[in-house]
Amino acid sequence: MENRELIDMYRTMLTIRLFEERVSREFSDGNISGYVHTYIGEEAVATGVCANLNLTDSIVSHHRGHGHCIAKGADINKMMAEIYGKKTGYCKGKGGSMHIADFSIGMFGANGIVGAGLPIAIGVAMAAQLEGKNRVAVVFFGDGGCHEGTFHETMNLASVWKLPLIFVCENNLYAAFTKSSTTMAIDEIYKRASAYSMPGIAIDGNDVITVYQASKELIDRARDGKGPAFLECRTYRWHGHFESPMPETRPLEEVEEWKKKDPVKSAEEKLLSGEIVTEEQLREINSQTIIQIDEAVRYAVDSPFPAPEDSLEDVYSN
Ligand SMILES: Cc1ncc(C[n+]2csc(CCOP(=O)(O)OP(=O)(O)O)c2C)c(N)n1
Ligand SMILES: [Mg+2]
Repeated sequence: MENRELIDMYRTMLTIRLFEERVSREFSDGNISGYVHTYIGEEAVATGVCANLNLTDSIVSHHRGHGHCIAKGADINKMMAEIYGKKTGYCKGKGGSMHIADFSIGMFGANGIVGAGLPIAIGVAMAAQLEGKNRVAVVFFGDGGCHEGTFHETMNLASVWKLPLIFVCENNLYAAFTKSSTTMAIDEIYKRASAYSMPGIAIDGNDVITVYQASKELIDRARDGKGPAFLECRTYRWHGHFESPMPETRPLEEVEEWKKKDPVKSAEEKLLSGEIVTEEQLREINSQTIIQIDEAVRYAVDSPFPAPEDSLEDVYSN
């Protein structure tokens, strides 16, 4: 991997981290309403995977989708405006955090329904296959999403049709407030891939280089027409299931242990120890990122809310 790629991945992870820390603060200050699920702690997954994708490749996300949007190149001003419910947001302020999409960059949407991104990804991957231009699709979902019927149906169909689709399971050990090991009949999720005759591996989802390399292999394989694959990334979210004043329900020692495996910090350490960047350059990247996020908040705050009559637009029925 080139030094430039590692620096770019660090910048992406830092943008996700600082964007979401800011969203979290604005939420607790009462400036954002609705539901917000943060990805803090899991940044290496979206970043390492999307670093292997071209603009014409596609991704499908889930309810914890800010990281995927940023890693695929979404405009953070329009993201922040959407989270604020403003007219200049990605969905004109009518979707909020869980519905951010940008088809122009191949981002086929966050999704509030657990497991609902998977069938969308089948369609996206099928379109890529039919087009025959070696495009691939990636679908992100959680450990909880792996227990939905859509997961099994999609794994099966992708394998039967040899679709260029990579299944990326973000195993953060919990589905909402439930420890995943209490709802699974197997001990390791990636083993489910063998039931659908596709390769499946589990990796450290907090190490961006590991994620980059493992996903590269599977993405290259799919691009070559060799079909789907399953990547289980073991990771952890630092915040509660969603932003709220509720107390933490997971063991505090567990949360603290995972915070020591901070993906952003460890990328930073690699950049410094490999003499890829200096402390000064790191500070520069940090301050540039903070400025961009300040601008995104200002853009959101200064934008108007949709008018009541706007609720009659972009509505479909038959
Ligand atoms: C079909 C459906 N069932 C339940 C919910 C409520 N719900 C929202 S997120 C979530 C947990 C999902 O867990 P996981 O897939 O592991 O993702 P994580 O939140 O851990 O990132 C649940 C149960 C929902 N949105 N959709
Ligand atoms: Mg989970």
